[in-house]
Amino acid sequence: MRKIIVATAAIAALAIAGEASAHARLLMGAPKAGSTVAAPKALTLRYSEELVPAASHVTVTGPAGAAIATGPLTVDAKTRRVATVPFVAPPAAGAYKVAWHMKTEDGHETDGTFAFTVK
Ligand SMILES: [Cu+2]
Repeated sequence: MRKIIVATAAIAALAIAGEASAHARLLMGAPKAGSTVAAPKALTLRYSEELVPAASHVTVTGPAGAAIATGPLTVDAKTRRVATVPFVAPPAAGAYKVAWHMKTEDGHETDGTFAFTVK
């Protein structure tokens, strides 16, 4: 009986280790996906894993499919999971699409998109 418990615990530990090296998931964005907001100064994106800023990027497409100028992506020094991308100029009213590509410390790369509206 004891051997079975030890084996079960080992399998559970392996399962948890697998979870820990999962790809980066976007946990929270500001602006939030699908939201309508006043012109933001920056995008702030919180991920499930530590990011490698040099190999990560975000592109923003604005009204009529125009590419929107953004400053360099930075990652906060404390958690290394929050990426900030400033807008070069305040975004005009309209629909925006954010496409992100993040590399995490475990070497994995993930992509995602979301949209928001500036009122
Ligand atoms: Cu991963």
